[in-house]
Amino acid sequence: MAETDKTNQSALHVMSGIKSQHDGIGTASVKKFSKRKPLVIDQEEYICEIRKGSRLHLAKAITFIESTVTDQQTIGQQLLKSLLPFTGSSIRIGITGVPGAGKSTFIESFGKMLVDKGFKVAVLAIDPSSSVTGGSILGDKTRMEELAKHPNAFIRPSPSAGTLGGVHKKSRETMLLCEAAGYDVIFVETVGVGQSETIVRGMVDFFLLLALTGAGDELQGMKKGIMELADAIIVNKTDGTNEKLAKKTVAEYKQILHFLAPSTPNWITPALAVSSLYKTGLNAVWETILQFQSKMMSNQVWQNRRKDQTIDWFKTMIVNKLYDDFFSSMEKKQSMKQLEQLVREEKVTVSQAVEELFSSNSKE
Ligand SMILES: Nc1nc2c(ncn2[C@@H]2O[C@H](COP(=O)(O)OP(=O)(O)OP(=O)(O)O)[C@@H](O)[C@H]2O)c(=O)[nH]1
Ligand SMILES: [Mg+2]
Repeated sequence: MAETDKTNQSALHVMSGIKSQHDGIGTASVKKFSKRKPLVIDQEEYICEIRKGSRLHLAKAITFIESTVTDQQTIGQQLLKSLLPFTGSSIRIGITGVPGAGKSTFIESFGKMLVDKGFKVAVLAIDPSSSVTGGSILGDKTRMEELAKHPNAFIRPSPSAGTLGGVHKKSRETMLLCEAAGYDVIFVETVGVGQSETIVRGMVDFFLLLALTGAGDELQGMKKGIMELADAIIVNKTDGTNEKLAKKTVAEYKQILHFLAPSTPNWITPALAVSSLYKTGLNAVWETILQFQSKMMSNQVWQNRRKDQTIDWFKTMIVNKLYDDFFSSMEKKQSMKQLEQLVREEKVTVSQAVEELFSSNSKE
């Protein structure tokens, strides 16, 4: 209750900032040249509320981080900077698997088990439906209904626009905000397209591959590369008529894993059977993650991996910025379109066009 009251106050606070962009009064000439008022929020209040666990403030801070509007982005970055000292203490878990493997159901059951143990759980997922429906978040929210209702859980589906191979560009920063808000376990669910597995592996401590039975074919078809990214392979839907086959699949995975390079040094990637629907085998998965954490913290692999991940992220951000800056400056010019036409007509080669583009860009 108290949270809702506070949240209402703060919602008004933000809204008045945004509203001020449109409330210019005075003569038309003044209006014409007056600058849009920058968005202002009470940062101290945000930081304090996020640290206290206000999910609404956290959600708004994430919206700032994900925004493509410059002053909102700036606010997001300022909040993140102030909250950075409070980050780093969660377990970051990535989850991948083919569509329908049961990732959302697994997170719902596993997350529910963790909140019942007293942990705070955050879930970051890309909502593939949103680009079609213009922002629907219902798909995964309804599948994580029980977890979503729990006061110690926070579920954030991000629109698939702004994604990098199926992972939101800002997922990493969102994860840090969740940590500052006191979440102990953070799940990042991938939609399993393109580069998403590698990107998520690059931002989490523990990477889970959710697999299905029907092993023979699936094992044949499954890319060795994805198995080599996993810290555990979980065979889901080990229930009902599928149970026997699922257990056989686990045994097959164990055999195959012997021949693969482990994702994390000094760790033998296990294969485990669970039923997300009937909530069996989940404790064993949690025990595995805790064992992994304790081992990797004592040999420094955990700490070093996080540092390496931050540097990789830094490099990725540089590339993204160069890319965005280049194309946004190019869009303002005709040269790119003209060159495109010349390439289409085969009047210049692609390499020549690129050279031309860069030389004209650097002259300005
Ligand atoms: N029998 C059984 N069915 C399950 C289990 N886990 C998930 N399912 C069912 O499998 C279907 C797909 O589950 P989801 O959790 O939506 O799978 P997902 O991997 O998140 O799917 P996408 O988000 O579309 O990639 C649903 O109908 C679930 O009810 C399980 O342990 N046992
Ligand atoms: Mg899902």
